[in-house]
Amino acid sequence: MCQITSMGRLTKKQKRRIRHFLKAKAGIDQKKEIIHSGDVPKYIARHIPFIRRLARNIDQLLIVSSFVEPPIKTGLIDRFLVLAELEQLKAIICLNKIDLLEDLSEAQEIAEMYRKIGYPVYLTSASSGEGIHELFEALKGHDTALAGHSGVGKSSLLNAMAPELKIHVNEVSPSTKKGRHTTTRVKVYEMAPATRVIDLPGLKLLDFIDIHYAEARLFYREFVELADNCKFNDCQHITEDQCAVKEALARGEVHPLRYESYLNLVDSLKNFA
Ligand SMILES: Nc1nc2c(ncn2[C@@H]2O[C@H](COP(=O)(O)OP(=O)(O)OP(=O)(O)O)[C@@H](O)[C@H]2O)c(=O)[nH]1
Ligand SMILES: [Mg+2]
Ligand SMILES: [Zn+2]
Repeated sequence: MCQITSMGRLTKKQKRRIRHFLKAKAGIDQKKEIIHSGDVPKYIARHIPFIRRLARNIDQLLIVSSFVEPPIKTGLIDRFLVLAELEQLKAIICLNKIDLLEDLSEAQEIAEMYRKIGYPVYLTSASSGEGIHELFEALKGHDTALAGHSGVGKSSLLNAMAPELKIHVNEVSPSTKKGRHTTTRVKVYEMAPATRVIDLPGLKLLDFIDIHYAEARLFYREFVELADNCKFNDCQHITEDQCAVKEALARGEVHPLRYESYLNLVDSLKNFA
């Protein structure tokens, strides 16, 4: 057991031990306890995104991405899905701003990629109101946090569900197509009985200080299902022979975007000290 406490100053050696422990190749549950313990040292807390710290106060993540302004980023959706798997939260995905698409096939293709692996996907437009009723139904009875880039329309979606909220929103920069970080504070909205939604500032990236790169495979649910048929039982699905995930990728059953985001995650976990 790795004892940590914020009482007094930690020596360099103690800090090294804790970091080592968080990056170890085992003990996911114990590492999570450290991340969520009230007295996690400041130098660790700094690396824990707020949405991660919220995990034990919510049961659902609403992952929002948008089309065109800003363009869809499935890599970030996948990072939030890793968070949901890690913290055992229900995840739902909202692809917003479909009114900006001339042709819905791009949206449907991405929706299909996630539905196929069991995540519910809602196609919405906060501007036209399309899909808003269905999305609201999916929030009812849950405590949900909103996750996504700045400017994807998180606050606008809440306004579309409950216009009386009048949450401040701001247009996306016309040149960069990026949001302007309009929501700067965390705010909880009681949207219906037993239905709380937490509006959060947009996030550009999401890192995990307590996942060893060899554990990343555990948070891609379609890989977990396939892994029983890999030759090695700790197969990371990258360089190994007779790997069921790579074979499924070659057959088009694992989506290349998911596999690519997995490789990025593994790389970033190797580099993130
Ligand atoms: N065309 C279109 N524009 C939208 C839609 N939803 C939101 N917008 C616009 O996108 C811009 C950003 O919306 P916000 O709701 O502020 O985005 P946010 O995700 O809350 O952004 P942050 O608070 O910065 O994280 C605003 O100009 C909205 O009017 C949509 O479905 N369609
Ligand atoms: Mg906002
Ligand atoms: Zn494999």
